[in-house]
Amino acid sequence: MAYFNSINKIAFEGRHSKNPLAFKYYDAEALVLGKKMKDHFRFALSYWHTLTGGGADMFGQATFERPWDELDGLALAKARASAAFELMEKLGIEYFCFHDLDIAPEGNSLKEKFENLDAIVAHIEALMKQTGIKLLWGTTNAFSHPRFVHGAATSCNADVFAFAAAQVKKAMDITLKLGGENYVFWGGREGYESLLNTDMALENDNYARFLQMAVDYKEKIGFTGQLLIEPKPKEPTKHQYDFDAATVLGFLRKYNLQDHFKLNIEANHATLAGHTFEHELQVSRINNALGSIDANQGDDHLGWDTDQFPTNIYNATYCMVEVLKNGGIAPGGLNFDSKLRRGSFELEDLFIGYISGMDTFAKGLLAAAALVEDGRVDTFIKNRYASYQSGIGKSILDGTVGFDELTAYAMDNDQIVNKSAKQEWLETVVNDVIYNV
Ligand code: XUL
Ligand code: CO
Repeated sequence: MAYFNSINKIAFEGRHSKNPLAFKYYDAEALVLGKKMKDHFRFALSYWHTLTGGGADMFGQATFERPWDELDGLALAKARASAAFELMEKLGIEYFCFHDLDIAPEGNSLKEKFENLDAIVAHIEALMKQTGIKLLWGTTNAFSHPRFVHGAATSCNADVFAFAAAQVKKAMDITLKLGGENYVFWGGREGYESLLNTDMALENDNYARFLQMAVDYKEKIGFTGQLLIEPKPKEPTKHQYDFDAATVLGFLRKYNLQDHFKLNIEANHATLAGHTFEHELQVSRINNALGSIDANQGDDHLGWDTDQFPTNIYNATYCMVEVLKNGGIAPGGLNFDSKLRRGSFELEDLFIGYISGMDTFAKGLLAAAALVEDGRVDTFIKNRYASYQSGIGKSILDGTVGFDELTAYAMDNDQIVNKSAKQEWLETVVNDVIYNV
């Protein structure tokens, strides 16, 4: 069954094209720094926003025109899978990501849930074979159903912990079966509302116990993909335990899990944490923990996770600088954890949303490559720290001096001369590069 009959495969038409259903910057096979554009990104479609989201908000029902929504049960799940693969093929997106709940109906028992999953996974596997499209990551929805009202791994109710474990086990099995390259943990309701009813120490320990079980299970089944944690500071709970990259790294180190997890950094989550996207990416990168990326953007005037398709070229540029400096993002990728606005309800808006995101990142990649090649920013940063390349700075780095030696040095060198940080000039360099690619 085809759903997007009036739309052909999206072509690259170049920057002067006015065709809304064409790429202006994203040229999949074009080489940038010796590597195909598509391989820099490893773009992925998010199943939840794209196939199951209907545009409902707390004031109004779903608005999206989705012909497959006339069906229900497994027939609906299969139709959504067909629509997903048609969309990916036409957009030239080679990966997808899903939660267990996105692909199959919940059923009335855990057993039924698993049976539904098995039925639909066989269908998805066939579509993957047919199209060559791959699974970037799988994950579990352990936050929507009312049983997760108090969390999953951090619930006060041990039965919920067990249920969530069963769900993750199944989702990891499916991810392995479908050749998934990563498995993501986003702490859906792993957090709290009030300390008046919360044992934070036990919840933290239990979360770590849960993650250790996932590590053990991964080894048991021979899943060689990457495990990822996706930080987010708030929403749905007021205090999410995985607040930001630095918090998650500290948590992993406390529980000796740091060798088993990398991070999946989402742009809008960085915004909610009061950070820039590039801050979160760089914290991850310099700690050897940049695993994958959820691409989207928030709204400067709203304090929640609006998950918009990314259109901000500066953010995409800084993101791609981090990816380049990371030596690429594989085995992770760039998953569009992005959804259409409620008013963009026509079927073709799905294409337009993805095209805008892919073009934004293509432009960002070109600018990032030009910025690195231009060298003015990197050279400036290097020179800014030149005092550590010789003399007393080198001794500090070599670890050959302590407070006594430094005090003796400072006594003779107490007339400090600093240099300007030149932020405004550096910002014009970035503008210069972006305007010229
Ligand atoms: C929620 C979010 C999730 C994760 C996967 O804000 O980003 O969709 O990416 O569970
Ligand atoms: Co996300």
